[in-house]
Amino acid sequence: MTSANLFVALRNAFPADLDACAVETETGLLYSWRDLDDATAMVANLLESLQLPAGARIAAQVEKSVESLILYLATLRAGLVYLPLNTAYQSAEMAYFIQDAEPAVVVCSPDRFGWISKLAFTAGTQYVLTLGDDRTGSLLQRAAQCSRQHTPVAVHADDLAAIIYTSGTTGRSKGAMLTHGNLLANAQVLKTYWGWRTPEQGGDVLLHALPIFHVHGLFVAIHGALINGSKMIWLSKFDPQVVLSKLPQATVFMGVPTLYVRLLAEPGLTPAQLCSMRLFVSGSAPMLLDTFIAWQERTGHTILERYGMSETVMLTSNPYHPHDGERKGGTVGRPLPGVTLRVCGAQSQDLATGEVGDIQVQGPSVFKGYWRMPEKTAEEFTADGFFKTGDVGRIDSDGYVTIVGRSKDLIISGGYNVYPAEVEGYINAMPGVAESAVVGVPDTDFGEVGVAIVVGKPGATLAPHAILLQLKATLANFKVPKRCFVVGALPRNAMGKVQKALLRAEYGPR
Ligand code: MLC
Ligand code: AMP
Repeated sequence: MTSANLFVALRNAFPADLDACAVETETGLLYSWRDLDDATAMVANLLESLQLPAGARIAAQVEKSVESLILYLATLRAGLVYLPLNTAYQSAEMAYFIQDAEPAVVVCSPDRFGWISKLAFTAGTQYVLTLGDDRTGSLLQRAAQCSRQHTPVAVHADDLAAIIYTSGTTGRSKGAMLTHGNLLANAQVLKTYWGWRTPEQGGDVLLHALPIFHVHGLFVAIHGALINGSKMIWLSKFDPQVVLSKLPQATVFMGVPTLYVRLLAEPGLTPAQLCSMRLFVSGSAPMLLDTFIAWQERTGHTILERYGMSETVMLTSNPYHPHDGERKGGTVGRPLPGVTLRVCGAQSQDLATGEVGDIQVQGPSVFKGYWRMPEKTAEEFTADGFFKTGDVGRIDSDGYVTIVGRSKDLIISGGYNVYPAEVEGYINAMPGVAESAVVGVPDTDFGEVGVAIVVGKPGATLAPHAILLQLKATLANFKVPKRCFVVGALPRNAMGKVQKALLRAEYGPR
């Protein structure tokens, strides 16, 4: 039974030479595979010493560091459930997640301990520990007293490994429950499909520049490297110049489209700089064909675009191996082995090749459901067990999927999801506001950004910059609309529904 623990699969892939470098940071710190093994054992022993019940959640709102990676792996190792939280989340957002998930342990940055511990203890959390990005904090202090010997906890494939919160169309975030089996199945498929080279085959080096609060950086990137015994060059944040300086030592890079747009703006991006690279992966948001072509022309590399979600991990991918087909820009490739993807019409009927409809999926990485939301879970699955992604697309005659839009009211900005309903809720609660609409409009850097259109109550005087300032004080910064307009009325159709398409046309870039 132990083998169902994702950590065991990752640990089994460590190279024979445990003293080889597993992770190198931008500041030159080196962690061997033995360091990862020992440190995850110590943190897992600490977590076990707390005698938490099975299925206890370990919530972490910490800066990216190798120690935060260790915390994630140790949570898996201890058979507990990891709950990563974006460091951009502010107190109202954190209060919601903590009340909803009821974590037994919250790990936060030392500078947030005051307000987070208050929230957490009020919500019934038993332990609040700290972890700084410079190896400080009570988590490591306490783990230092623990043994380096630890047997990974036996779990079933169906046991939870992580909960990833995704915002909801009604404004209430939903926790997607992912199991050890979901994550392991996806990691194994991608290892083969993307041609990862084991150390015996010459090895790969992943340049890791994404945040590790979400599926792309946490699962796709980290699992990809670890299940292959590949070294990671670990950047605390994305900085195009640092990425360029490290690319000559790397073979694989993963990014959201904004990262590629920003790298293309660097004069130092040349084919010579990428001489050791074999694979550039893009996903989490649509990549413009212009970016895909510009990258090809400038670097000689064809970006591999793939598609996934928090609820499903990776679903489709353009081919890596030429014998599997070409990488078609503007498409997200074909369903990965084991994934069944269909495009359905309004009556749930399967549509013919080329027809546009709702994308539904089934496969081993599709999640178990939303945390404590059985009705929502039931709503999002069809009677025959397919998950309704909320994405709209078509499949071409070669089986490649193109995402053409979303049926969910969602903005994807720089790879982060922003649900207009949530932002509108905050604006509507401001004094003097009658109603508001938040829409996504094209943006050269972030792909899409939010714009708020606000209607005041009779007699109220509203200042757009004051609305944005209030939002900044309350919400994660990436959710704050980039522009705000105060208008007399919102356009509505005959049914009384706000016509967001008209707003997008009017307030988008001219
Ligand atoms: C930062 N800002 C954003 C933003 N990121 N605004 C909108 N959208 C974003 N994504 C805000 C900042 O707070 C700042 O506001 C202003 O915009 C400019 O910030 P910046 O300095 O340019 O931002 P930076 O710190 O460089 O971050 C940009 C970024 C980051 C692109 C590097 O957003 C990022 O790492 N994105 C990746 C997200 C990701 O990993 N997604 C995967 C989800 S998983 P101000 O007011 O302070 O000036 C998923 C499933 C799948 O979707 O398929 O993978
Ligand atoms: P999240 O909820 O953060 O996991 O975001 C998942 C959503 O990101 C999907 O439902 C898609 O709308 C979008 N997405 C992910 N990858 C791609 C891609 N390659 N192209 C277009 N949209 C994507």
